[in-house]
Amino acid sequence: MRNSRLISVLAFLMLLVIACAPSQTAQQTTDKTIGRSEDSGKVAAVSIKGFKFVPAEVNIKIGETVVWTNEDTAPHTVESSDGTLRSDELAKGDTYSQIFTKSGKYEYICGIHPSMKGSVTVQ
Ligand SMILES: [Cu+2]
Repeated sequence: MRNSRLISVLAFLMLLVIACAPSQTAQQTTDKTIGRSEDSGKVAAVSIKGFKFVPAEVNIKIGETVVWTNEDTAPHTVESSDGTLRSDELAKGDTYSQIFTKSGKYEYICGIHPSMKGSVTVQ
């Protein structure tokens, strides 16, 4: 008897947690607008395919990470002129990641194919 009551209380608590989850997301969105944004751990993915960075422009918040994955058979690199980004030569399937701790616009190219361009805007 006591056990089944405990279980129903637990089930109710779990439901509460599930019900609250969407509003937490909404809260974060609100924080972003206010400019309170130090929640790190988020990752934005950029594919390198067809000799292009996809997407070529990425917008992230301070503390977030960008991961580049080369999906081409040709090797590519990720390099910004200010030196923030400097990957090794990426073979097919290789990844390069960088966490951004300062706001700004980081423009980068592929060092092997300089016509390949992309940018990361950190706010
Ligand atoms: Cu390239």
